[in-house]
Amino acid sequence: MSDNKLFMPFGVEYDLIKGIMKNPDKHLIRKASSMKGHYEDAAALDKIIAAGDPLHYEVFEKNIPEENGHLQFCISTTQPGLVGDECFMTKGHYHRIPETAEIYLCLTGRGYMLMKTKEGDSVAEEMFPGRMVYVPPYWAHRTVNTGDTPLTSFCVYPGNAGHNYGDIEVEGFPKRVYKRNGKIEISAWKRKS
Ligand code: PAN
Ligand code: ZN
Repeated sequence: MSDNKLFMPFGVEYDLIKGIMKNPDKHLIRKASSMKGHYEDAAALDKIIAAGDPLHYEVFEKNIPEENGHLQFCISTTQPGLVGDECFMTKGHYHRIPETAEIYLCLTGRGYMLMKTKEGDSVAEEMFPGRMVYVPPYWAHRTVNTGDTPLTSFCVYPGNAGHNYGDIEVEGFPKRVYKRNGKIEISAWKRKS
């Protein structure tokens, strides 16, 4: 083909048992130090950072144009762990184009997808292997690992969706997920005034 604009088909191999994408083009790493302001117990997070700043989550992607018509897809892996008694989680975001949805097919581990809207709706959907969570348009979303092993999902969303982290950083998610005495608790969080 002489048309340089034509995007060529390709295939990607996965290990669906381990939740691994083979030969990703991009590998995003978020350590504990990138999570400041997201956990209730800031002092507990500082301790974890000082003790070695462990890996929190990773995203493995292929290079796909950020254009309408394409589909972005990735493997998202969140490590197990606690900050104080709050379970490790992703930052979470709205999509830059808010009317875009996303599919998360859980491959390994156990946890929740926390979702919220600007109107104040708030939902926690369980994640475990074989369960898909549909994140509709307009819902901010964050994954939380409640287990003892990595929580891994295959995600697909529109090519032009983009990420808006700023709004949710200001708003926060209304629900938080804790592990206390081995039991998972999801509770409402009141922002300190
Ligand atoms: C996912 C997320 C991934 C990391 O690919 O980007 O789980 O979470 P944060 O982006 O909130 O740090 C996705 O939802 N993409 O749209
Ligand atoms: Zn998303």
